[in-house]
Amino acid sequence: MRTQVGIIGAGPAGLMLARLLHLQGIESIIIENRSRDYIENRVRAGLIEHWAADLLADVGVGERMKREGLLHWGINIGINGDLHRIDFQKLVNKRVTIYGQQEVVKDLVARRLADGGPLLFEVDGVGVHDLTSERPKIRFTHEGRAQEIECDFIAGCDGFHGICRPSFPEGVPKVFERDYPFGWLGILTESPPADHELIYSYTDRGFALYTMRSPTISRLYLQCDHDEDIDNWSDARIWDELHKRLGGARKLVEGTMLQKGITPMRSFVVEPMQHGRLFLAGDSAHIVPPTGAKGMNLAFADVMMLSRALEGFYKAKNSDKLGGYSAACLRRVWYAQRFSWWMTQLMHSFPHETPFDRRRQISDLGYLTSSEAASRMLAEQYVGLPLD
Ligand code: FAS
Ligand code: PHB
Repeated sequence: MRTQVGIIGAGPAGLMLARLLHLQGIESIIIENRSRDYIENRVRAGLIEHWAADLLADVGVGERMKREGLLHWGINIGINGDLHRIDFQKLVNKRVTIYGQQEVVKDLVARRLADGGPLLFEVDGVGVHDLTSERPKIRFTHEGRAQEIECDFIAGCDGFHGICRPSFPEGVPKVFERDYPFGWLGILTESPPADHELIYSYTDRGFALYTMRSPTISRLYLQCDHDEDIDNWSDARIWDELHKRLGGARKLVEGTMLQKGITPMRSFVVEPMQHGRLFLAGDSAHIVPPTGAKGMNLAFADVMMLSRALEGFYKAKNSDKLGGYSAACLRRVWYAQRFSWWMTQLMHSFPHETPFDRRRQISDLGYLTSSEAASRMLAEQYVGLPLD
């Protein structure tokens, strides 16, 4: 097969890139190693920044999000049971949208198929070749047959565990990373949310996040040990801890658990995000701890940059933006890394913290929730900095 842009991975990054390129009349082929059913039911992020929700609407996949998504003009910060609201409307006049990542993926897949764009599921043995030539290639098997896509460019949108980043030659990518001494135990439940907005709760027992997917479906997270075994957490123990970490600030209604899992917490960046004609976007190049809800939003920002750069190449015969892709993305990536690290160290309990650290942390939270300047600093980053 021959195309202009070969896209590896049908997550938020790959699917949004394909849609942006389609709107510019640039051809692409997406290959994905999982089934359609698997990617459309994988529970992950749920919070969409202001500009990113507008982007989804602008590219014609915002209808269901507008109908079923929840607009939030603020969040709550809990300090050992005392809730303090950060008012986004007053501080930055912007909102966030709560709409499950798997719903975004469903909408983008439906749009891709409606566009008649090639999207191959359940491919295997994917490899990339001739990355520094003008005709890089993707080789893989599909339905048992060996296949090859010759393209002008390859977009590595295959996530953290994909094959694209490891395809960079030894020594080319510099890695910046940090692991955290805890993880998140996340559950999806058939129960009403604790509040109509998110609650980020700092307690001496550890962090908890009370978020949702709809007025009847809650998404709840508990800070747990990084090597925690989910089998140690019965449903009763999870609910008990969720009640305790809400500290009576709100009534928490229990319900049927639909899904539970543990997510490790890490910060990770690879530089550069491009090698030859291979361009990384999304989790294949960077991971943020979910405390700042930046994961999916960063993936969209990367592919906005990449689609503009490819438009420059094909429409204006100008490769400047392609050459500057990595640097342009990394500016925003490091902002999001800093914000996500800051929210994580602010809201979580660390194993070896001293009583001094605890007092300092509570004072940090006190300043944040009482100073308009500090609240605005949080608000403007949380709703999403404008795209360059
Ligand atoms: P993705 O990982 O979403 O997509 C990559 C795609 O490539 C996948 O469909 C994968 O199957 C495919 N692929 C992989 N290897 C391949 C190969 N060799 N060939 C072909 N296809 C291949 N962010 C938040 O903001 N809030 C959250 O609560 C949150 N929860 C998360 C929970 C988990 C368990 C994880 C892993 C991430 C979570 N994130 C969260 C971050 C998440 O939202 C990511 O940032 C987002 O999925 C990134 O999108 P992509 O870069 O498209 O990568
Ligand atoms: C979610 O709704 O899944 C979510 C929201 C905010 C976060 C992380 C996850 O910071």
